[in-house]
Amino acid sequence: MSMHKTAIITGVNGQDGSYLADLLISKGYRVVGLKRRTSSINTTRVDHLYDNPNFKMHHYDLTDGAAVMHILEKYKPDEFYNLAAQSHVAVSFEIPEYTSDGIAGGTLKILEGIRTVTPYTRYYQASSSEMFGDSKDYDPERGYNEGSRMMPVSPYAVAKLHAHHMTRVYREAYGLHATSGILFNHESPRRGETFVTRKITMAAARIRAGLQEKLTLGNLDAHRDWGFAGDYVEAMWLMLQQPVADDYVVATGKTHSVREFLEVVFSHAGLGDYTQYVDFDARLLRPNEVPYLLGDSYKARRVLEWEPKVDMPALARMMFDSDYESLYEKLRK
Ligand code: NAP
Ligand code: G4F
Repeated sequence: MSMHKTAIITGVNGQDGSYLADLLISKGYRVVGLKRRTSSINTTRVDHLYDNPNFKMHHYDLTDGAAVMHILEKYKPDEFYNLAAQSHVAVSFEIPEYTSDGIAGGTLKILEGIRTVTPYTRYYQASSSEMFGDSKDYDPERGYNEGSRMMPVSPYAVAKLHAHHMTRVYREAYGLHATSGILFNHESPRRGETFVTRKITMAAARIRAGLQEKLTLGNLDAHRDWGFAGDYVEAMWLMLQQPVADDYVVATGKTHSVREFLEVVFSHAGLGDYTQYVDFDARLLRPNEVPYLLGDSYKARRVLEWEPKVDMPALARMMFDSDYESLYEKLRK
């Protein structure tokens, strides 16, 4: 019998999936990463694990219930991290049905699979601070916590709330070790290029290198509680090590506007006043917006003994430095 624990990660080639795979491999796990089939290769975030004997990849799609059953039967995982999603909030207004089928329907397929095939498997659901929407049910000093009212304002967030409650229902009704991490925005040099932080750091790097003049953005007044993805995957793992499953908010406890993020990046890049470079485009506004997010992760800090190590300014600098360095490397070749 293998001494290794086995973990399955859906969305392994995404930002969080790749950091989590690195973390679990470093802890001696056997990791089975699931990715959907795409016509172009998009595995750069996990390419460094390709030859690792403890890492395997399989094709899978959130909409494929039979595939989940086969994978559970084959690997009998100790832990299952469901990170796959159409994760872009603005895009969810354009393709609401697909977003919802994957997030809501896909989560239910996995929970049903675990209930019927491997009920001992510990399950992690990637819930989101976006579920709070604009409910304003928070202490202004501390922010949203696990008990705050959720009032989602996007198709993405409604689908995440469905999956969030379904995870709780399977925990309570069937005794599954099923946990939701309500994660606030987390970013990194591996962040998808269409999210606002990465869009800003990549553009600033190109402007600094003289390759681009302007950056086009939407709402600069939105506030987000931004943390570092590398810190947040540790919280995911800690949640599944607890004897009893529960839900946890994971956040830094500090919120900043998109404008403040721009200020840090452009000043660090040595470019000065960001307003010289930023154009507004109304097409980047959303039909509904979440104006303000601040998270209270007191419970995660107390129970999981987790804490974030990187604040927003350090994160912004880390992301710019990484983008500038890889651009410089490319230009040198
Ligand atoms: P990400 O970089 O967008 O990764 C999402 C992953 O899901 C990608 O590997 C993507 O594959 C895959 N995927 C998309 N649709 C799929 C489908 N139909 N079937 C199978 N796989 C599919 O997202 P992330 O930032 O790592 O976030 C991980 C999870 O946490 C997501 O569920 C997200 O909604 C949630 N979340 C994220 C944050 C955050 O701030 N990052 C905060 C709260 C919650 P492709 O590469 O082929 O698109
Ligand atoms: O970077 P964003 O697209 O992230 P958003 O919408 O907060 O969603 C992210 O965090 C959620 C957790 O709260 C996750 F569940 C979700 O999967 C995703 O990872 O946008 C942040 C803010 C928004 O208010 C948006 O309106 O930036 C504003 N923004 C302004 N201009 C822009 C842009 N966002 C994007 N993506 N692109 C822009 O040009």
